[in-house]
Amino acid sequence: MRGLLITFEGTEATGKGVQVQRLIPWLHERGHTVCSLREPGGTPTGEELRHVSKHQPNCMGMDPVTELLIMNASRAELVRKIIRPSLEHGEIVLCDRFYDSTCAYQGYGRGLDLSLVRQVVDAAVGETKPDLTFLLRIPVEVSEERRRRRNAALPFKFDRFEAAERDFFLRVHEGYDEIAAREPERFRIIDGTQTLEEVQARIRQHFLALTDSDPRQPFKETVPAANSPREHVRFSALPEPPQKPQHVFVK
Ligand code: ATM
Repeated sequence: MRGLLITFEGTEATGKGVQVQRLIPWLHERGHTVCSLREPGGTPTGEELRHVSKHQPNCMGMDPVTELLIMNASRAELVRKIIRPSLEHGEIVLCDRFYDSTCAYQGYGRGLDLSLVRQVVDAAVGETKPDLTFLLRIPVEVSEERRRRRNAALPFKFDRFEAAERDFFLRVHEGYDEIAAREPERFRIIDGTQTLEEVQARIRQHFLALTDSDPRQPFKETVPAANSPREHVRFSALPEPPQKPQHVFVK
């Protein structure tokens, strides 16, 4: 029985990563096998591409089309090597960002033609589409304030996206609203200014509503596949490495 692909979207510092980490043990308790991923990244090739796209100071002037292709090169690898096999094993795949990030950041943010963005995304994902997408939504000022506090608490690490001007993040924010409005059946918009507990409660409610209404009904009685070859894949739980990403495959 095919699993479920659940993606988490939003601008910076919306708390996506924390929410994914809180959801995992709850899903385990309910008998699910969970595969937790992040984009860009999640495979050795993808982690290298993540480093190039985010943390290489000498890539500062990267062209938006190059950025679009890098994000989708990472995605093509993730979809084929991890996501599809995990779904075929009946797992719940949680992905911290997926192709809606490309539409929001490269399409609305960088201003690339949306039909070009969709063509490249289509090549990367084919028929592999999310079953459910959470958009954690916070005002741009809240995102800025959270990033300021987070960056003050961490050692400096170059981030090419953080260097973008405010208007870029405003366009991304508005882009997400438009993307979500076009697919209301897939998106669940959650107010990310609520407490972590409130956000998590909403996410769990929506998950239960989806699985209870799924005509395939595979999830109420799922027994975790103890010998699942994908159980070791745990990327989004890991902090950013200090320099180049080490590829973390927890065996
Ligand atoms: P985080 O994992 O910290 O969210 O960083 C990933 C960055 O990559 C994020 N940047 N900011 N700000 C969004 C960006 N990104 C894209 O621009 N396009 C994509 O398709 C994806 C997956 C991410």
